[in-house]
Amino acid sequence: MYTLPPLPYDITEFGPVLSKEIIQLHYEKHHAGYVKKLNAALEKKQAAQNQDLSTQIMIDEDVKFNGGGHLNHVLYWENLIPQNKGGGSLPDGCLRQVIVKTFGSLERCKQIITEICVSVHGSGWGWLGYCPNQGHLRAFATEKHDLAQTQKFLPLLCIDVWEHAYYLQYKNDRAAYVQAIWSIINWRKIEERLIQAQQ
Ligand code: MN3
Repeated sequence: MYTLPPLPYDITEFGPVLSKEIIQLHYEKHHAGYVKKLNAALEKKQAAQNQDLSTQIMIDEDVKFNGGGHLNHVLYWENLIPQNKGGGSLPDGCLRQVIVKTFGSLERCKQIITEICVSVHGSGWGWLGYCPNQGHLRAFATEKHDLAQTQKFLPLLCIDVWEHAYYLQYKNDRAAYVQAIWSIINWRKIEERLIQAQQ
C-alpha cells in the first residue's frame, strides 16, 4: 500500500506564488487520488495474474499512470520550498558547476526549462535530469505522468504543468506560473538528488 507523504511545509507558506487553495486541491485531491488509484490498480493486478494478456496490459496502464502520478508529485512537493526559507537560491556547489557547464548560466537553464514547460501539449512535466552514464544534465518534458527515467535520465527537478497545478490562480497563463515557480524552487534538494545520482 502506498500512502500520501506529508508535505514538508505549511500549505499557506507559498504566498503569492501558489495559493493555499491550489496546493490544497492539488495535494489533497489530485495527488491523493493517484495514490488511491495506484493501490486499487496494484490490487487488481494481483488478482488478474491468470487473466488474459490484454486485461493485464490495461491494468498495467493504470499502474503506470497513477504510479507515475504519485512518484512525480512526491518529487514536485519536495523540490519546492518557501522563498523565505531559501526558495530560489542556488548554492555555490556541484550543482551550480554542472548547470553553468551545461547551460552557460542558471538564468539560461531556467529559460530553457521554462520554454520546454510552456511548449508541452496538454498535460505533462518539465524536467532537469541527470544522465549517470555520461555525467551530464538535460532539460526535457514528459507527457501525462511519464517518469524522467523514460527519457533515460534520473530526475533532479520537476515542474508540474498539468492545468490543475496552476489554473485556479494563473488561468490559461502557464508561462506566468512557471516564471513564478522559480522563486520557490528548492535548489538544495536538487543538489542532494544530483549527489545521490552521482554515487
Ligand atoms: Mn499535479
